[in-house]
Amino acid sequence: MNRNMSIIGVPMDLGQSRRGVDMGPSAIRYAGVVEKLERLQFDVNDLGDITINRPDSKNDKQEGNLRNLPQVAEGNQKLAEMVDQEIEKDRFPLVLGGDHSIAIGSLAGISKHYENLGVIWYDAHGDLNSGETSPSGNIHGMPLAVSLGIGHEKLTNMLDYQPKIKPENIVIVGARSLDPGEKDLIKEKGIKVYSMHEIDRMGMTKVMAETIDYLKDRTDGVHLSLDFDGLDPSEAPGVGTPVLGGMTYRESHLAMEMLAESDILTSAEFVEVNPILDDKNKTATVAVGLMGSLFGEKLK
Ligand code: HAR
Ligand code: MN
Ligand code: MN
Ligand code: MN
Repeated sequence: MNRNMSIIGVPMDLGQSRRGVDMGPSAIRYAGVVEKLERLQFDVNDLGDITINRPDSKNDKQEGNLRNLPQVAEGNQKLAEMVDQEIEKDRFPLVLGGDHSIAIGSLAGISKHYENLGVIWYDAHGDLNSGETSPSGNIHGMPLAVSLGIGHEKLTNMLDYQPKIKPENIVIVGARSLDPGEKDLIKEKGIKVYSMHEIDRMGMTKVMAETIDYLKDRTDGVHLSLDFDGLDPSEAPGVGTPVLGGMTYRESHLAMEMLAESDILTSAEFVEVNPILDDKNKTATVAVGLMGSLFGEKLK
């Protein structure tokens, strides 16, 4: 793995409706991410947080079913450019959210550099909605569809190319809350999904072994997009859209350790940590624990 790492904080909360997730990057830093990575012998450059401009409530008219579209697009554009620059400098981008809409910018900046970028979407949700199918109008439920080229042009065409990823290069892990339009898209595009059902039946070991095997052969880089609501809310309570019956802390550690062993990862993002909804920074602490495993920490 690339030992030169750049951390980019994205205090974005405009892709959903609850304040507090904009403080996610601070909470994860407070939990010791930089210290952890330095102990693991990474050269860490923490670039701080991107500035996210908030909507002007007087002129705030909503475009289609896309809440805060101009601001979400603007923030993601900045992120995309920054991520692109860091990869250009041969550094591993580690993006800290913020809500999951920031995957739009991450993937725009990353995928420029790959012919076949693989994506592991570790999440309770599919994030495969568009303005037409979304029940909420929240853009954090749309980034995977956007990256496939489905959705508003302002989002899909970021950095002037699309699509960012191919459906066959995606693996969703942990899904347990999919909207009807998302289920249709999964079928139509043949997207690989390990839902909680498969995790229960096969166990995380087999799920991750198959995921890694599948992506290793067909991709030239792999991005991990980890949404903390993928974990069970009992262990990661600080999220805006918790869904019961999620992956445990131990299962998630195992998944991260197997990814570390496989050495296929070329970028990562950790999103949806909301310290206001959390229990004594538990979720950010879980985040730093999982990053330890992902970046090579060993128990013995
Ligand atoms: N699918 C629902 C929607 O589109 C809920 C999305 C929930 N949020 C996330 N994304 N955190 O993973 O509104
Ligand atoms: Mn470039
Ligand atoms: Mn998500
Ligand atoms: Mn989610």
